[in-house]
Amino acid sequence: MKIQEIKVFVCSPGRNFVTVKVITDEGTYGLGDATVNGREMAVVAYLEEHVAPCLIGRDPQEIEDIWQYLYKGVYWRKGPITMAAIAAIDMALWDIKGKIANLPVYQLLGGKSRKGVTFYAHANGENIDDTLDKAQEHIENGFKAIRLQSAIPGLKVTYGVLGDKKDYFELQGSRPLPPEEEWSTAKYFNSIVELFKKARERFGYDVHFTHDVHSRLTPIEAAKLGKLLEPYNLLFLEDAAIAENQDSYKIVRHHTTTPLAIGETYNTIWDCKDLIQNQLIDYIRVAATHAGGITALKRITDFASVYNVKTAPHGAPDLSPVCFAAHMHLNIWAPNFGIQEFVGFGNEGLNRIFKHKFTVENGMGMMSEAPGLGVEFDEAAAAEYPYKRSYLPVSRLEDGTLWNW
Ligand code: CS2
Ligand code: MG
Repeated sequence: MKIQEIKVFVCSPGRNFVTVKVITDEGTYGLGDATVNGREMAVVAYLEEHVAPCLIGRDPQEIEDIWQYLYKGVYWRKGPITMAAIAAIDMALWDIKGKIANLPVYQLLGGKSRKGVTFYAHANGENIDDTLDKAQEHIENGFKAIRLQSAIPGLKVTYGVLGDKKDYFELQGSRPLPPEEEWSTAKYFNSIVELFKKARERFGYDVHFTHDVHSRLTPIEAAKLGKLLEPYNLLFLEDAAIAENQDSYKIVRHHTTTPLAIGETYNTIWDCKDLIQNQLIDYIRVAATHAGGITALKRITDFASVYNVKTAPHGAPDLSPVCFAAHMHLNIWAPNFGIQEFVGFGNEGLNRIFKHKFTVENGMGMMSEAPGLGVEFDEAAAAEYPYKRSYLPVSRLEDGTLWNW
């Protein structure tokens, strides 16, 4: 069996998605997600110009060697663009292997470790009561875990809360250029503890809550937040501080027992090696698309299990259903799976383009027995939603200083 053709598609049903299709000479094909939000065309160029030509004629069954070839074989290792390209090829090859074996990918990984995949849903509100009303809806729909985010009083735009805008395209207007958001750590501290206090008063302690700080705090501020939130028993605090300097998480860890989660922007095992090995975190949030695919995530998952770190893969709407499928197969297998972020199965356009067979039952994702990843991609429908340039916002302090996003 040989790889005959590699096609790269960019479509935009509300968000841009880069999808890779690896086609074999025997007619089987596999799908991969290579979406890097705001950098889509850079991955397309890397895939088309530098990756695809090297793989034509190769045996698609040699997943490991192809992974090593694309990672070790190049002089410029790592980085989000390279790793997303590797990830998409890797997912497509696992998809092909599953289809050849007529088995879902999770069976190739070692089979099921659980009956379903526990999700956490998002409750993003304009104020605390609005956030809690949204949380209530999720609880009524059977979710056992919810991420709570609320607009910060006194700030014009808060991360994760779109206000009257329906999506990020609308937030950017017709220019499009990066929208700007304001940040004030002092204002954030004035309202954040109240959110969890009221949440526990209203819902008790049976439901799990998480919160995403989106890297806005310094390590010592993150430590303080973790400490203040201890009485409210969070499942985890996400991206409490940036950990480019992985050592800095020692400061957070040594001051609080609130569990810590990080990793959605990480691209390799090296980005989280020290955090995991020094047991500075509790959940690793790497995404298959951004950290080298199923092959790489399996390796990170096994490494994490040695140090009691669980997986909680990134599940934002800018990861395509193909990446979500890759996560589902890893999640149902991983002995140290923690929880999967879940924002719903998208809008009508997305569902026309990507067809999957997952169902949600009581806040859990249930797998189908479809071979491979179990996702179909409708090329004609994708062509109806062409690429639109788009940026994530930037964050500034109230005096204009550029801040972490
Ligand atoms: C967020 C993301 O889901 C999350 O945890 O941090 O929404 C993130 O902002 C986007 O994926 C950025 O591309
Ligand atoms: Mg996040």
